[in-house]
Amino acid sequence: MSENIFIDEAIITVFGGKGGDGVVSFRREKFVPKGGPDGGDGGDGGNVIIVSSIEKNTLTDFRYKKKFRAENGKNGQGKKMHGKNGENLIIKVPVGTLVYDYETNELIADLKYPNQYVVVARGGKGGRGNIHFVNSKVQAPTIAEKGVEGETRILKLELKVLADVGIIGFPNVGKSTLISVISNAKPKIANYHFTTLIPNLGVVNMGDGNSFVVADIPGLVPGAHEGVGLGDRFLKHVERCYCLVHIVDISESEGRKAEDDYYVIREELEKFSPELAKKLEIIAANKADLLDEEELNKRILNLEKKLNKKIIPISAATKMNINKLLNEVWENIRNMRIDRQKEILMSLKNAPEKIKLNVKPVDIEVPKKVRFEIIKWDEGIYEITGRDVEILLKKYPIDQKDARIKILEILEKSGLEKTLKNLGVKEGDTVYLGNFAFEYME
Ligand SMILES: Nc1nc2c(ncn2[C@@H]2O[C@H](COP(=O)(O)OP(=O)(O)OP(=O)(O)O)[C@@H](O)[C@H]2O)c(=O)[nH]1
Ligand SMILES: [Mg+2]
Repeated sequence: MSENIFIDEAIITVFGGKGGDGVVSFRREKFVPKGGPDGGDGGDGGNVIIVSSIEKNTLTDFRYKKKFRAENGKNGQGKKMHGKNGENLIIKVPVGTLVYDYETNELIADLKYPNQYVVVARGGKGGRGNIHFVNSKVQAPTIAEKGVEGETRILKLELKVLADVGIIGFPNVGKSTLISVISNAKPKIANYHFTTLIPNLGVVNMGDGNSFVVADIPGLVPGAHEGVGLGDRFLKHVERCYCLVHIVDISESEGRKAEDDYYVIREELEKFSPELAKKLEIIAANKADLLDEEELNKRILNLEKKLNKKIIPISAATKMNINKLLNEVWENIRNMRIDRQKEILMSLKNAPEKIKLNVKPVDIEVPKKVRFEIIKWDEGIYEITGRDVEILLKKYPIDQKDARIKILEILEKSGLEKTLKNLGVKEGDTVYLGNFAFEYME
């Protein structure tokens, strides 16, 4: 298998589209000197959506492309024309991808089945055009809202490579040899510990179009759950497997007892992942070729008694009982797989194209009363600032006359005049608001 299969993490940034701006416009008709306002609303920004797809197997798509932007909403236009909404951006990821918020580490979605989807960044709301600002006092409003910025989020994608079967066991017991014999994997095999550093994956062909994926999980040693060896890092590759094949060295070629090895590995497994430890386990006693028949039978019976479990003697070297082992594995996963596929088929009915997203665009709520601060920069020069003020400036373009009036009205209601007076602002002083300078008048 290519090394790509192990790219199981990616960090990407997603941007919801910005809402289009509302527009200030007036009807132009022949012989009508001053038409009414007809500025339309901006469209909403598109959302970024992540969808699990059976077309994808890895996260390699994200190795180079790391920024994903949904389309912005178009600005409104005259003649009450609404700007077009931005298109959603759909990012396809493999089934089995976990989506985390990179900054908070919060799990946003666990995309277990095909066509599950999650909105990861909402678009911003389009601004309203000047037709919305007519009232009894203002017949020709020169004010329209700006579109709101979409959400930005940094995500961590994590793919658990989906193996159907995990091969576990002490180092050097023959895990890689077994996977090389039963599957298309071509792992390194050698007579020392930690030959395998990252999991090998292979496809086992059972004929009749039946196949399953095995993973050889290396590095499980005493203390693995505390970070000794590498094994705990790899167990996630088999967290969703149907069953485990646990290999022991029945020849005890390294002087350790098979039963001790068995318990050590079980303990690590249970400490790292109780969930995984609950899976069905098939025990295979490898290197049977190194013992004569009588000794082998004796040891197998003995081990079966001690563990109180059935054990299949095998030899990855001579292929003894390999088919027996495979049939046993296949028999067990077949039924579980049918159940899982039923679930998958159910979820396929919810193809995202057919689903209407029920997502509200991001909006900025303009407070009725705002909090502000006045900074005195110099004699006669002041600035109005604060978070609420920034929100106001984001919503209403200060270069539009009526927008300016609206902003000042809101500030006025919030006690601007009084605050300025208290600070000793005098007639003719300069007061900045955003990039606009006013001359102060009582
Ligand atoms: N005689 C005999 N030797 C075997 C058998 N299976 C594996 N071996 C040998 O045991 C040694 C270790 O085999 P590997 O398949 O590399 O073992 P592993 O469990 O993958 O080891 P690590 O990757 O280090 O965890 C190699 O020298 C193999 O040739 C077997 O059935 N019989
Ligand atoms: Mg190995």
